[in-house]
Amino acid sequence: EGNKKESRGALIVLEGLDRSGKSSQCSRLVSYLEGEGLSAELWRFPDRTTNVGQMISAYLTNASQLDDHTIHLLFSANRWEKRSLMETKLKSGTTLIVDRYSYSGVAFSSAKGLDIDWCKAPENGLLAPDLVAYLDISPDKAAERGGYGDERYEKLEFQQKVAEHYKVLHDASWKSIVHDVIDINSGDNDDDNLAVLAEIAHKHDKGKALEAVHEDVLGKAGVLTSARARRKRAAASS
Ligand code: NYM
Ligand code: MG
Repeated sequence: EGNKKESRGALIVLEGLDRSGKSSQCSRLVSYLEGEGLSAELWRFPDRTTNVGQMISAYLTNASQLDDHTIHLLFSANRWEKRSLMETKLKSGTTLIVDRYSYSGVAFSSAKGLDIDWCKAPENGLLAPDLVAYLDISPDKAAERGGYGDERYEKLEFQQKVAEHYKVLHDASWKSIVHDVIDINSGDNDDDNLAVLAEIAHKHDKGKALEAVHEDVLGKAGVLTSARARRKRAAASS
């Protein structure tokens, strides 16, 4: 082996309710990283372009009905079918900014009443994110932002349940590794959030081995803070 160190990309996931602002934060982050001369791609789940993705899309648009377990497994299968391409990209040095991943899978399905451990199981073996950022917006606030579309799940009452289940994941698994949460309600501006995301994106590549998601994987990734919350904490501890 030479001393040439392979530099891999970072796997960064943004999570949150519908209308929490994930998609725009994701594209801002990708543009920023590209502007820095880094290789970065925007990915999203569900990826509706595949055969599985089309089944998911039909379900979400109410063009088809599926048993809750069945659609849960399709969402997971949709991540599995992309796993090897994700791995290839990461190994070749491309950072992936991913709009929803396993946490959406578990939060949305368990919010319907499915057993949370059953929901987590099919995620085992997917690639573990280096970072999961949860965009913390209240369901009411999210609903006010231009309103929801016609898709299944885009109802205030259900989003409230989803928020509770994200919180269960957060408390049960994320806690030990949590730095903080991006709170886009608190008046933190988007530029602060972008700056923190960008910093993390820079930090989380460079030779670190890719890990597989396993049983407690949903606790492996960090949730990051807004720049403002971090500054506040730093000030408090000094
Ligand atoms: N969703 C998304 C799930 O229920 N499980 C999953 O695993 C994933 C990735 O699909 N309301 C839900 C969350 C959304 C919906 O996603 C469509 P988007 O980001 O709105 O296209
Ligand atoms: Mg949506």
